[in-house]
Amino acid sequence: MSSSDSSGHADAALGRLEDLPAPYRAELGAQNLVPLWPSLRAVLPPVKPVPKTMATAWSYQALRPLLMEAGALTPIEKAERRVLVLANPGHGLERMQATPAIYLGMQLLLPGEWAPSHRHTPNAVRMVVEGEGAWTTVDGQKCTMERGDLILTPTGLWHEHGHDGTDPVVWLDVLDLPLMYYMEVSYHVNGTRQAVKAGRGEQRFGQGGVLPTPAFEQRHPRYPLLRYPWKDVKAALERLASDDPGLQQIQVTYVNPATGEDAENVLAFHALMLRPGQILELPVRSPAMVFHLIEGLVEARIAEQPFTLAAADTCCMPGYTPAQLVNRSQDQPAFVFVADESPLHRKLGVYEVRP
Ligand code: GTQ
Repeated sequence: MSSSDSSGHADAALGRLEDLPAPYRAELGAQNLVPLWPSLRAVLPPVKPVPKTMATAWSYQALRPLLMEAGALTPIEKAERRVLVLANPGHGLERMQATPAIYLGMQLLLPGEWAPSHRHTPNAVRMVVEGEGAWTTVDGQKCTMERGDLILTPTGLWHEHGHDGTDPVVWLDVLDLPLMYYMEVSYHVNGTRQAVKAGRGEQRFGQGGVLPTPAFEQRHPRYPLLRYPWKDVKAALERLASDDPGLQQIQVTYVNPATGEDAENVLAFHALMLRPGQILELPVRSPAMVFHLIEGLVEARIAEQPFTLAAADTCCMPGYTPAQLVNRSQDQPAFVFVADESPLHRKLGVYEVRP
């Protein structure tokens, strides 16, 4: 929050800082006091927030060579996590945030490398972008990483990444790091290589409609499912599409299968299918959003500004913004991974859908 913000929203009817005598201002400052009225309109703008978040897109084709160069320039031991951060210029690149609560990073792991075990307060997910043979062990569960898979590393759970394959593996990290950092609760703890635990097999929660009885009886097991294979999620979208040929919002939400609640506490994750040629009008909602293209060719029109997304491209948009997603192919469906801040907005009581 900047109390010196005098953006064009200040109301002419309210007094300005310059209207106050300099000695008075100096005396206020000396006592750590600030007059509200010169900044009132900046911190409480009329009718809708004034976002710093700018609609921004990152081309995978353009960033990939730089990520591979990082692989040559910086060994994993010198990086721990070899990541190029997708930073929103509206916030200032050094803040390393895509939206108020969302951090995005493209992480590279080369064959034979190991990104050591740690745990931290921010929640993370990985969306696998490229390559085979890598794995992430989360809380003793070894998760294979294949293109389009979503893997959770929720707050506090140990995680480490390894790679037994032959080609580079890249994934998109989505964290609520900006929020945790702002709240002054962001920290990590280093660990040692995890043993893979029994009873943490990824197939335990793989069948919709049935749960292992102990998990059901526990009512609120936390993070029972850590890996959501893309082949299953894609099949679920295709079933929705064929079940109702008139359905517009062909979308699924990644949930905790035992509670039906959001998969993680702060950010929500969804997968969306666009039929060939489909134009999907998105509701105007308070949470900021991220779109990452898993398959196809899509134009994201964000407040009328067009961004073309090919496979593995990513873009973000501020909340309270009208947007459309257009499948640019006339004969192939498109598949989009979506992250948004809706669980956080609901918890704060500020979640809104605007007409
Ligand atoms: O892989 O654990 O992009 O701790 C940023 C912080 C990835 C990770 C990031 C992390 C990780």
